[in-house]
Amino acid sequence: MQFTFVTLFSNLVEGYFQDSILKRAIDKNLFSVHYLDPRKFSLNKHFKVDDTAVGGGAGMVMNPQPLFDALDSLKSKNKNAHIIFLTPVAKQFKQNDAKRLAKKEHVVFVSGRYEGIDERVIEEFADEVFSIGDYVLTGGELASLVLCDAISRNIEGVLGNSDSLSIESFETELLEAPSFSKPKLYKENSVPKEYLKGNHSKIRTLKIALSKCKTKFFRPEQLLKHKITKR
Ligand code: 6GU
Repeated sequence: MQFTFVTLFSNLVEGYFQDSILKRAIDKNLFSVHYLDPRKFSLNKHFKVDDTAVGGGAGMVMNPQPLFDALDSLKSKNKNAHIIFLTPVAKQFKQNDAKRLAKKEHVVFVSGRYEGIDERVIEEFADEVFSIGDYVLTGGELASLVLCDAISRNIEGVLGNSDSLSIESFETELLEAPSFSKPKLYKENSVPKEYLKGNHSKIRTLKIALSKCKTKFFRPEQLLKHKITKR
């Protein structure tokens, strides 16, 4: 599996893969990460990549030319590249998308900066467009990292313990039950007594009840969805 970040600011992205689980996965060749800077394709003598918006409006918009040439070059070398644009004007990325995209051969994330990307680039190249939530970021880089992290932990072998995937929040519509570490008693607060007794069937029943409580409190709409789909 291959990921390519098309960004003017690869520095913002690189650090995330330099430690912890994703670094280990790259070292094990479970996936690789590449960068493509549209500025390198700019035909402007100063390598300019943005301009004021045609028709008015605040801020600078990324020009079509550098991105067209960057993405044409990428597609000519990678026939199976699946190109995703990150923009707040899109549907929200979900766990289902993460699982589906983990099966692709090559996923490309195109991040805009400034006020956005010339719409003609999106029309020409986007296989999919995603937002990560209802707020505005200064650029798509963080959003592309969010997608890449969520996708890559669904690639076989990336997480040590494969069953840690199946009981997680959003895999069942319910939020995951609270977790506790040692010690069993900390600052006079004990972990739930049932967790201590080691009866796994009772622990499971309690965890499901706690999951439902948490979901009802934090995400009541998810609990309704769970009640409908569990039949
Ligand atoms: Cl993908 N990009 C930007 N700039 N802002 C966002 C976003 C993406 N998703 C939510 N807000």
